Amino acid sequence: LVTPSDGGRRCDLSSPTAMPKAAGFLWNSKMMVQATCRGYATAQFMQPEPAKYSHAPNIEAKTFMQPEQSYYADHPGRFVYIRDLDRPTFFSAPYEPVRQPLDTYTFSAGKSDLRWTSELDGLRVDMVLSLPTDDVAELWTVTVKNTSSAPRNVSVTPYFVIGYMSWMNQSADYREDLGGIVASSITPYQKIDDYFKNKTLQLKDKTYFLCDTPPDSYETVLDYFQGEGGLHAPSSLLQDKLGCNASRYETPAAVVQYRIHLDAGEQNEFRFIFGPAYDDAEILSIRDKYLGKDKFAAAAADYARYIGLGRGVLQIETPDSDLDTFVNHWLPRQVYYHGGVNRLTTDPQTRNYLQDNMGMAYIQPATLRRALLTALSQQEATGAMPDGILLTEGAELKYINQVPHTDHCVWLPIALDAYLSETGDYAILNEPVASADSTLSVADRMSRAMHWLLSSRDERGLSYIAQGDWCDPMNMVGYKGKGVSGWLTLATGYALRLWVSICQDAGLSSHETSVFETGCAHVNAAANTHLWDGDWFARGITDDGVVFGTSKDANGGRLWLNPQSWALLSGAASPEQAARILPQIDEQLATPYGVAMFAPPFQGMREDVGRVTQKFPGSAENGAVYNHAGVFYAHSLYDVHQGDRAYAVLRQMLAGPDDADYRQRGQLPIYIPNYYRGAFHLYPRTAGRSSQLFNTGTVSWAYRCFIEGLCGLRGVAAGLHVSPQLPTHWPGLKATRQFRGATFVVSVERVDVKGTEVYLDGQPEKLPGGVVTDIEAGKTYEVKVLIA
Ligand code: CEZ
Repeated sequence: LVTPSDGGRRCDLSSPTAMPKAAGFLWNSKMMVQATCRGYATAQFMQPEPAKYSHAPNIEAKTFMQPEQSYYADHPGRFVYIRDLDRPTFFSAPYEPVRQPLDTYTFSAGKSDLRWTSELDGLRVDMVLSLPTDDVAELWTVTVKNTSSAPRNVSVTPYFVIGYMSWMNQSADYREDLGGIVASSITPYQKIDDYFKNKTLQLKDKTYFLCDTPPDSYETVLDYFQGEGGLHAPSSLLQDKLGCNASRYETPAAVVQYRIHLDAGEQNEFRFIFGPAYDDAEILSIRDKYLGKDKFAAAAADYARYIGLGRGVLQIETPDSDLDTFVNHWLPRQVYYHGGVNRLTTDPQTRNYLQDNMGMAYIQPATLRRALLTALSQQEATGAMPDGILLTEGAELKYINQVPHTDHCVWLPIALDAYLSETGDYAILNEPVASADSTLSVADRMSRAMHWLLSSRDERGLSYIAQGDWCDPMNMVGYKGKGVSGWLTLATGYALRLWVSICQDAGLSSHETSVFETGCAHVNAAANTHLWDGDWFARGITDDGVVFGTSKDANGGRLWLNPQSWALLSGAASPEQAARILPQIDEQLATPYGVAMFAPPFQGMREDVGRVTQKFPGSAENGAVYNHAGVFYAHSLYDVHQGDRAYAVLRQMLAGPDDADYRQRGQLPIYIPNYYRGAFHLYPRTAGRSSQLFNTGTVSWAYRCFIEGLCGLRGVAAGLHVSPQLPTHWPGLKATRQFRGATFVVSVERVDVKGTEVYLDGQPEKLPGGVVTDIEAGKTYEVKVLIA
């Protein structure tokens, strides 16, 4: 069903029906497009707020990206109808909207293009989608081939969805002068101010569909195209030609038709560009810049170069070749997407911004450095961090960023620690950062943030939650001002622990560091006094003083993963406590698709916990296998040397490799989704289903886990610390790691030794402490590791 091709650089799916929502995604700095195996597509571009050029047929609500979106006949998509003019049947490529069973079919997701091949009765259609590096445009190549032994007369009819553009003004025309269909609209507004604002922004209110080859006929009115047949069998396809109508405040569509004769074995290639524009001049310039065979090839090569910049720092060869493919090719790509374009929002949540950029430590460390400085420049005078980081002039805090969360400072030392491990650039700590109220060094701002975390606790020493912590929808635990978060208390402990160790490594130890050290001990002690429930840590205490996430919560939210993981990280959990916690997680949270974020899921509103309890049981934060929580757990497991459990958790984030697992999850192994459905006991039929959302804080941590945990190749102040943690059933692995400009060729072998032995460049003596020091950029080091 699903197979890697081109050495793992592509992933092929052989059925359009087995995993209907399976999709791939492409992006550049201005846009992204997620396209499914059946031809539906969701595209978004920045102007500077997210906008669309291919819409649903009705007025759409503006929202952030949602999980498990469903598709329907009129959903935005890119399709090509193929009709043999001498036969009664027709089909559409890649599969929708006709849904005609095909003789052969492949959806192939590549790193820098998506390809579909659909063949029926000797007619084959290849569709290829690529993006330019710097413009908002989809570059499409459609090849129609006669694979039969007789000549064929065929109509080829691409239908690209434009949809409902605006209730104020929408229309479309075929433009001879521009060589394609151009739909025009006015972004609806009501306030006069918005008129002037939109005018300055030069909103791209036009959608164009440019044709390399002029069509024989066209249609721009959706209703005339589909007629009474509907999109499954558009009436106009049966006519000699399309109606050639202009749309006059009618839902626009981009439909063009070619009537071609193909001898046996002959093929015809068409190229199209689909995208948004401000005016005719911009459309013309896009046409000049990209439309044509050679120009497409040049754009594709440049885009492949751009994507290639995200190749990361690790290549592995393990007994699990599917995992290798993912770690070597796809995971760094997803990390690069997150850190490179910040999920295409202008006000990323502060926690997302810091974690997404954390992954850039392994891709483009300078980007992470800049992000740290940008985030700190928006720090408040109290030391608090805002709920979102504003990235463009005029950006505003939207959606969830208008709800007060108390965890944002926690992510600062975490991202900084990853940056310092990878680069050793301790100079950043002295970098001055100006904010609205003052100019302070990075180190001073970090300390301010840590003080803020310490001061935002109650008399017991537990951290206030306000209207949310890492868990966005946990909004009613503390909205009256008293409730506390168990997780945030422990996360505060971990943040302090990290910051203290950074200060020590940087030689910044002072009276202040000892305050943080003591603070960390207090935080951990408070968690133990008020939240330890006997076998695990509770999730929090409500405004009314009710401890939740304990053995008493049999009907919902009994055991939560996050407090346990972070208790391991903060040091709050002793080895004895860890030995009690881990089996409980195995027993209560494990599913075949990963570890649930908590169990059991809530089945009704708890007004002292909040809207998380209203989400559908097993979806999203209500007890899904929420991979972000899962990866914190994996990270904490490597921290306490639980390599087997950590590997199991990470492996389950990846769909496959058996067909049953692919079908159940419904997703290709080319990205980690934000969740797989939980509620394994309650709703086994839907458990494991992918959210299909590739935006997730999981990936930077996952990459970090593979590099620093599994392969144990972690940067420290002095150099590279080598200490792999292989699952016990693996006899070894090979890895190539780029680090501080040098290349490390590493082989790990399980033999009869005590502990871990590291040998450098064939030298007979063990490397002291397993740390490679005095690393020279440009050099290649051979590292041999023996493990027990
Ligand atoms: O959003 C994510 C956030 O982007 O949920 C995580 C949180 O840590 C991330 O910062 C856990 O809550 O209901 C909601 O508001 C949800 O919280 C979502 O917005 C959630 C989505 O699943 C989007 O990825």
